[in-house]
Formats: sequence, C-alpha cells, structure tokens
Amino acid sequence: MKRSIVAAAFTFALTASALAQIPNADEIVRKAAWDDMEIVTVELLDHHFVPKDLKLKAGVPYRIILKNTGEQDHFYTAAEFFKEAVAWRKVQVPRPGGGEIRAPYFTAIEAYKKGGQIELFLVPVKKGTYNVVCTIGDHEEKGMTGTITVE
Ligand SMILES: [Cu+2]
Repeated sequence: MKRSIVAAAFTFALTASALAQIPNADEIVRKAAWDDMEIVTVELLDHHFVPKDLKLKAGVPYRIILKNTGEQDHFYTAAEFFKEAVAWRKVQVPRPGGGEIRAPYFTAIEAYKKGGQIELFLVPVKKGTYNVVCTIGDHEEKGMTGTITVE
C-alpha cells in the first residue's frame, strides 16, 4: 500500500515535470545570439505544410516564418512544442503595419489566406518530435499534419 502511494507520487511528479514550460526561458532568450539566428520558412497551402517535417537544432535561435499561400486560412498549431519545448522571444507580424506579441507561450498560431505571414522567434530547448496540425474544419483529414523535431 505504502509503496503504491510512493509510485503514484513519483508518476505524478514525472507527469508534472513533463508538462512544464521551460523553467529558465527568459535567460535562454536573453543570452541567445539573435544576430546569427537561423531563418526558416514554412508554407501553409491547401491542404499541407511545406516542409511537412521541420527539423530544428536545440539551443539555436530561430525566426520561423509561417507564410500562407493558400486560398484558405490555416493554423500551424503545435501545442506541445509551443508550450513545453521552447523558450519564446515573441511572435510578430512584420513591418509595415505589423506588431509583436510577447507571452510565456502560445497555444495556436493562424496565418490568414493569400499571403498572411506571421513569424515565431524562439529557441528550441527540449529534444523530441512534436505534432503539428491545422485545426480548421476537415483540414487535418485532408493532410494538414506534420512534425517538428528538435535534435
Ligand atoms: Cu488549414
């Protein structure tokens, strides 16, 4: 009986830490070499992502440009990656006429149809493979899925 309580507590601790945000995200963002950041573009089409499978290096600052070149609005949602694997600097819509948003993490990012562009500034921290999906209507069934792998 006592042993199973310990095991349950241990399992809970593991689960809790597995769901945590990156604890020292602010420091990681502050110390990252943003002048040398890598720039990658992900295209959102009707109905797939290009590239479908994105590979990123842990510890490297990135500007990930999400560009919608389709006829419909699309989400690039990677909930687990966004919340648990990344130190966020910001999300921005470029100049002119854009702006930026800073937050501990984001849960969903949408780029509007025909040229909508939104950019993610982040440092991947936690290695692993994370799912990406467009959550609009039947887009997932039509093929709007992918992965982000942090190596
Ligand atoms: Cu979509």
